[in-house]
Amino acid sequence: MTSLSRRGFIGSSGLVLAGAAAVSGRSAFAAVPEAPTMKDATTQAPLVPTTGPDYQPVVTLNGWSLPWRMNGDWKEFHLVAEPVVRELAPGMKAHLWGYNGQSPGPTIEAVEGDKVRIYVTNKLPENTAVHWHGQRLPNGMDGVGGLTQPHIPPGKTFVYEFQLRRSGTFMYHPHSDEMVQMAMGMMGFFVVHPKDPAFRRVDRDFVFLLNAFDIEAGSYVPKVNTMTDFNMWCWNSRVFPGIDPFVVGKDDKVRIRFGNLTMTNHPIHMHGYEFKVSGTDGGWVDPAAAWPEVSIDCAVGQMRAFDFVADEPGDWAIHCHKSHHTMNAMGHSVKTYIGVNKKDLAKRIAKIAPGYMPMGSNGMGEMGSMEMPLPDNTLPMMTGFAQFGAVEMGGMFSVVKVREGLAKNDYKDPGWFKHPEGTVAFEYKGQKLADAPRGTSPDSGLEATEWRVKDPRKPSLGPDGKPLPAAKNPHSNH
Ligand SMILES: [Cu+2]
Repeated sequence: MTSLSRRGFIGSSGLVLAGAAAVSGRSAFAAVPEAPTMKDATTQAPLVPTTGPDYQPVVTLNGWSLPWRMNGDWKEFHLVAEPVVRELAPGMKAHLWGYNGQSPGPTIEAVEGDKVRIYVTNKLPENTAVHWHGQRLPNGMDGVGGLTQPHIPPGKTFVYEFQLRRSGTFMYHPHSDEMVQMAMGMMGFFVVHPKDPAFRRVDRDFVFLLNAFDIEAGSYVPKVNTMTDFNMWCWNSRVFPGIDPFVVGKDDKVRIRFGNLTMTNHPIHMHGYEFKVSGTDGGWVDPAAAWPEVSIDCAVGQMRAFDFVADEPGDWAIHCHKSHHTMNAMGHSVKTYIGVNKKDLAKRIAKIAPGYMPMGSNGMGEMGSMEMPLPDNTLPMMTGFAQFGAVEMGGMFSVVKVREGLAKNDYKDPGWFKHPEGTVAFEYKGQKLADAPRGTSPDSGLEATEWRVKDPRKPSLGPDGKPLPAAKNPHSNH
């Protein structure tokens, strides 16, 4: 694990800490466990357990898992709510709020039956509280500020203690000034592994949260009052091409888990495979009750896990199927010019807007490979390159890279897929085909006056200037 820095009192590495011998005694209880922090936005190696029951640790996309310490039979974690700087993709940074150096915060991993003690220190300028979404716990540990506990004031540390009663896919997020704190990026994943190491075990297990920001070009702080019109559609506060690939060995059993903390639903679609929902934040889906899908719609506040066997090698796209969610910020205000004769139009517009550049008369794909001048700190609507050219995507898009012969814990980007000879779509080089028929533009010879809308409430005037008799109302006979 790289870039793991310490601010607590124990000087050893987080990975060693995760398996550290139990700390016991009243004085140890009085000391708050250290809070490791992460600066790097790349996907970190999974945190393999060295004590307790065995499990397959998850890989947090562009993130990491939080080391813990044992204190008697309690597993102790320390979250610090604080301002963070997060790179959304190369070329754009956002000033967010998060936990332990990042948005989203680190993934918490533990085992069914574990007793967890989670310290939460508030280094924000306002109150916070942490809700453990989906967990069975005493009501007073549910983290709803004002309802189940006092809010955590700035500078204070609160302690949550509960036993993990069921395994599965959960998350944590604030329940104080919730709209602002989630719009600022505060959230994290919480995975509870089954006590039985063999129960529905997979070889690779990926987790990420869907989140969204509205950040104007040239600014760094999200607009927290935005209701629906977000411009940065993220997985773990990253957008394509900043989202790391899901690296998978051929024939691995794979699980992908995600939760939605945006303000709209997202149909997550993966190419090349069919799969089944194996779990939600409500629990495991009985295999007999699961049906096949190639897209899973995830509503606001829900979580989904799906499983598949990676038996088809390749670079398989995975993305939200709302096409505006696979776009970044800059360019949504460009008008639709498909089918418009730009030559003539450009001349006319240049008269009133010198320097005008017409775009998109053949669609907008050309924008994906264009070097456009951009304002500071934003990202083009569509971008990213792969082995065959511009990918013309942004936002919630990544690639599942299935490769033969990967070592068990090898998550390094293997580069682009080497397609077997004769398996790539190719150009037809035979007889030339006729052009597609085109409609005629309204500007082809008609006078502008002919396009004026006629007000149906006013009587038409006859040649003598007098109103013509009103047309018979077809409904008046009824
Ligand atoms: Cu979406």
